[in-house]
Parts: sequence; C-alpha cells; structure tokens
Amino acid sequence: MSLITTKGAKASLIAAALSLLPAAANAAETLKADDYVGISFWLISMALVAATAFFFIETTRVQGKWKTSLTVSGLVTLIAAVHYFYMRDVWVATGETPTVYRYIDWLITVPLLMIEFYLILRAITAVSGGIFWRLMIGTMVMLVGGYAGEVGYIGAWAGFIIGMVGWAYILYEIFAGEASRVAAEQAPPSVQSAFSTMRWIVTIGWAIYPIGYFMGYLNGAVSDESLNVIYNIADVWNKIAFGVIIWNVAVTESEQSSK
Ligand SMILES: *C/C=C(C)/C=C/C=C(C)/C=C/C1=C(C)CCCC1(C)C
Repeated sequence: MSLITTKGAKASLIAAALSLLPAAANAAETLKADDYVGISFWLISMALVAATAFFFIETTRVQGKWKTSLTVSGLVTLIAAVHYFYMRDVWVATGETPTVYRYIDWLITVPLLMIEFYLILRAITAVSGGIFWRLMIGTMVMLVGGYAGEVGYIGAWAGFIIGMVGWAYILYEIFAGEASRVAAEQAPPSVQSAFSTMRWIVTIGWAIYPIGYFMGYLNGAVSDESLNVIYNIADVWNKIAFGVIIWNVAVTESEQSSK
C-alpha cells in the first residue's frame, strides 16, 4: 500500500507551503541586499522547499517498496526548510548564529538520513534490525556529544571527541559492518552504486560539520559569517543531493522491474 497518494502528496505540500508563508513575508522586510549570509539562508530555504515538493510528488512514480525512502527524503528537506526559515530570521534580525536551531534540525534530520541506508537495503532484501539500531546509536552519540560540548555542559574538547566517536561508529557500520556486507553481497548494481555514493557523502560531506566545530568553535579561526555560509552549502549537498541519489535509485529500480 502506498504511504502517500497523489492527493495526500498535494495536501502535504499545501500544508507545508502555508506553514512557511508567514515567516517568508516577515524576513523580506529586513533582508539587506549586501547581507550575503542572509541571502544564502534564503536560497537554501527555497531549494529545500522545492526539493520537498519534488520528492513528495515523485513518490507517485515509483514502486511501492521505494515510496518510503522517497517520503523520508521529502521529510528531511521539509523539516530542514522550516528550521532554515527560523535560522534565516534570526540571522537577518540579529546577525547572530542560530546554533540551537541547527542542532534541533540535526537531531531530527540526521537520524532520518541514517534510516535511508536501512530503507534502501530493506527494499531489496531482508535485513536485520541491528543495522538500524547501530546507525541510530552512532547518530545520537555524535549529536548529543557535539551539543553538550557546544553549549558548555561538558568541555568543548570532550564534546568534540565524543561526537567523533559516534561518527566513526557510523562510518564503521557502512564501510565495514553488516550494512556494507549486505550492500556488497545482495544489492543490484544500481543500489550498490547509490549506497556507495551515500556513504561518501556521510564521509566527506559530513566532515564539514566537525571541521566547522573545530575551526569556528575550538580554535576560532573562522568567522560566524563564513561558517554559516559553509554549513548552508553543506546542507544542500548532504540533504538535497543525498535525496536525489535515493530518488535516482528508486526510479531506476522501479523502471527495471516494470519491464
Ligand atoms: C543535514 C544535517 C547533517 C547531515 C548534519 C550532520 C552533522 C554532523 C555530521 C555533525 C558532526 C559532529 C562531529 C562528528 C563531532 C563534533 C560535533 C558535531 C556534532 C559537529
């Protein structure tokens, strides 16, 4: 049974659009033409809204077992879009870095991105729940460690190290653990190639955040302005491009099996 019907997709889009409108109108009054950080917040917000519409509508095009993956991609960009509208307002109004919104966004979207690894494997074969739980545990350790360090509940370095351990655990699972074995041994070529690109995103694309933590926070070498622009671009890559890879494999596999 499909999770999202055409009608359902339209309704969720309209709801999403409405929830974003007031915030959009609000900030338009104060955005300065030379505030390039604010403008980057705007661009990313719009790209995330468009990506959400795209992923939800495309769920109607793929086979049932791929719909959940696409829906999750749409949820990631929707949740991020709403956070970006708030972050953009905070930045435009105060020039301050909206760290707390970023962490709340990560707390919801990063587990969803991790679930995607589990979902694309589950679409092609029977996989153990252990993969799911290990990816979740790694994610939580990474984010809670980073947050505790950033807000000062624990030392900045301790938070960084705990966060790195969580991330390393995730990388182990997808490069050498059960998830990687299932992908290598049982997945068709299109899924293998998606899995491999996704894990490079988690390695290289995700590295931007700990580097940002280090440069911006631990040694203060990077300004708030640059850091926000860098995070904003990273999120396009790590949320939208990640979703597009899943969309591509879902469409390819659906078309293969309808032949
Ligand atoms: C869409 C948002 C994404 C993919 C955010 C990802 C965030 C991280 C990979 C954060 C990682 C961190 C570490 C590995 C150690 C230091 C603290 C963090 C939380 C910045």
